[in-house]
Amino acid sequence: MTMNNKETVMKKITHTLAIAGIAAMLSVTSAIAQGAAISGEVKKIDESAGKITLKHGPAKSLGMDEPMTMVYRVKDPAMLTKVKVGDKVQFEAEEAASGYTVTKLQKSK
Ligand SMILES: [Cu+2]
Repeated sequence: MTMNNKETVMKKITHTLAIAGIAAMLSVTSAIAQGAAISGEVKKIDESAGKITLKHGPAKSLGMDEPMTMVYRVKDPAMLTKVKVGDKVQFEAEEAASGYTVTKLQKSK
């Protein structure tokens, strides 16, 4: 198997997992209220895994009382193409069965 084939397979698997994750998330969290926007900074982006590392302040809506740096999944991998490491961002996240998931992400102005 060539490198390209492996990458294609990985992308397909990631895509399938993302869809499964979104479906699970919708059923699990549909009754849970959305949190308010949280200010943070992008520390790392892993597009192939659909993950982003964000440094952020206290986020009461997520039960995080202390500032921290942590890895989030993203609801849509395309969100990761709109920000880069070092960007200040505003985001919203929710706790899903698969982990904390960013549902909205935008650059701070
Ligand atoms: Cu956190």
